[in-house]
Amino acid sequence: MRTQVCIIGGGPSGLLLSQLLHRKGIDSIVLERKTRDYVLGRIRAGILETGFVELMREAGVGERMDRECFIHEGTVIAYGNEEFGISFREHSGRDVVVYGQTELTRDLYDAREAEGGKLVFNVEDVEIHDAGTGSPFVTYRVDGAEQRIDCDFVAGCDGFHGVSRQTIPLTVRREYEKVYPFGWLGILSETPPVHDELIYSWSERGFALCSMRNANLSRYYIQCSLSDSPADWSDAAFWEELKRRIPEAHADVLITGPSIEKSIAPLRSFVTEPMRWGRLFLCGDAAHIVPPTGAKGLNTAASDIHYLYHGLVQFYEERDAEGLDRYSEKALARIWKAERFSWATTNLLHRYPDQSEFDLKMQRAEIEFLRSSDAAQTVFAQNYVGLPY
Ligand code: RFL
Ligand code: PHB
Repeated sequence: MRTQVCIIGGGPSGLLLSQLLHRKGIDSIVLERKTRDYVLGRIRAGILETGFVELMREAGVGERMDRECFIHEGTVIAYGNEEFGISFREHSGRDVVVYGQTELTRDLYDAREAEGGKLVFNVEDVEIHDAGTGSPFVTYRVDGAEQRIDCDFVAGCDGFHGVSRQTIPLTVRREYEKVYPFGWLGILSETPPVHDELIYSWSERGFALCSMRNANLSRYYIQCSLSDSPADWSDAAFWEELKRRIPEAHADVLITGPSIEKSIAPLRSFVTEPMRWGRLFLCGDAAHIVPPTGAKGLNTAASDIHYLYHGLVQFYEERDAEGLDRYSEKALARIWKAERFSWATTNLLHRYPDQSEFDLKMQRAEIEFLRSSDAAQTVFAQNYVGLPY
C-alpha cells in the first residue's frame, strides 16, 4: 500500500489531521491499535479553545459541535468557602467551548467514514522504518497478516504510550518530565451541573473541579492519592468528599446520582524535543503531556495539528518545505507556554504532601492576588482561552 501521510493513532490528533488533509486532497491512512468503541469510551477533555473550534469547522466537522456546545465566558476559582469569578470575555475578549472529547472524536470518525477515509483498527506491532531517509515506510500486523505502507511522511499521533516517540533515537531525543505526587479521581454522572461555569476549588482536603458535558451530564474530579484505585471510592464516598472540598453554597445544591464512569488519572508534565525527526512528526500526547488543571492537553494537540497541517499543505501545494522544517520549533514554542500555565495552575490549587506552613501561606497569597488583581486575571484568562497559534 502507498499513501502520502501515514498517521499512527486514531485519537483526536490523528483523526483531525486526516480529515483536514482529506479536504485539501492529501491522502492519508490512520492506523489505530484499539477499536472505535474503545477510543470513544475514554472520557477525557471537555474544554476547547477557539483555535480548536476553528480547526473543527475548517475540517467540516463543526456542525454538531456548534449546535450542542456550551459557551463559557469565564470560570470560578474557590478556596475554602470563598470564591471569585474570572471573566475570559472581559480579560481576553474570547470564550471557551464545552464539548466533550468523546463527542468530537465521534464527529471525526463519522466524517472520515462517510468520506471513505482509510482507517485500520486493531493494528499490532506498528513499526516506523527509515524515517531518517526520504522514503519512510510503516509495517504492522492486522488479523495476523503483515502489512506495509510506503509514504512521504509519518505523523506520530499515538499518544503518550505509542511507538512513534520511541522511534526517534536517544542520541537525538531529549525528554523533560515532572511527575506530581497525586492523581485526579473523576466521575461522570447523569445529573445537572452544580453551576453554570466550571469551579476550580482549592481546599484543605485537596483540589476539586466541577465540570460538565451538557445540561444533564456532569464531570467532577477530586485530587486523590496515587495509591488509590477507583474501586476504593464508592459513589457515596466520592460525593461526600467533593462536597467537603467546594464552597458550602455549592455543596448544598449539588445534585448527586450514580456514576456512569469513574477513573483515576496520574498527573504529569512532559515534553520531548525535537518533535520532528526526518520524515516523522510527533503530535499531541505523543510529544507532550500536561496536568489537566489548565484544560490544555487536547488544545495543545490541536495547535500541533494546525502547524503540521499547514506545513504539509505548503509542501504539497507549493513544493515548499519551510513549514515542515519549522514545525518542531513553532509547536514547541507554544507548548512550553501551555506547560507553564498547566504547571502553575496545578501548583496554585493542589495540596502537596510535603507542603510547609510557609508554602501554604504562599499559595493563599497567590490565590488572593489573583482575586484582587486585574492584571493577574488577564494573564490567567489569556492562557486559559489559548495563546495565539
Ligand atoms: P490520544 O487521545 O491518547 O490518542 C492516541 C491514539 O493512539 C492509539 N495508539 C496506537 N495506535 C497504533 N499503534 C500504536 N502503537 C498505538 N499506541 C497508541 C491509542 O489507542 C489512541 O487512540 O492522544 P491525542 O490524539 O494526541 O489526544 C490527546 C488528548 O487525548 C489529551 O491531551 C486530552 O484528553 C488531555 N485532557 C484534556 N485536554 C484538554 O485540552 N482539556 C481538558 O479539559 C482535558 N481534560 C484530559 C482531561 C486528559 C485526562 N486524562 C484521563 C489523561 C481530563 C483527563 C482526566
Ligand atoms: C473536564 O471537563 O473533563 C475538564 C475540564 C477542565 C479541566 C480538566 C478537565 O481543567
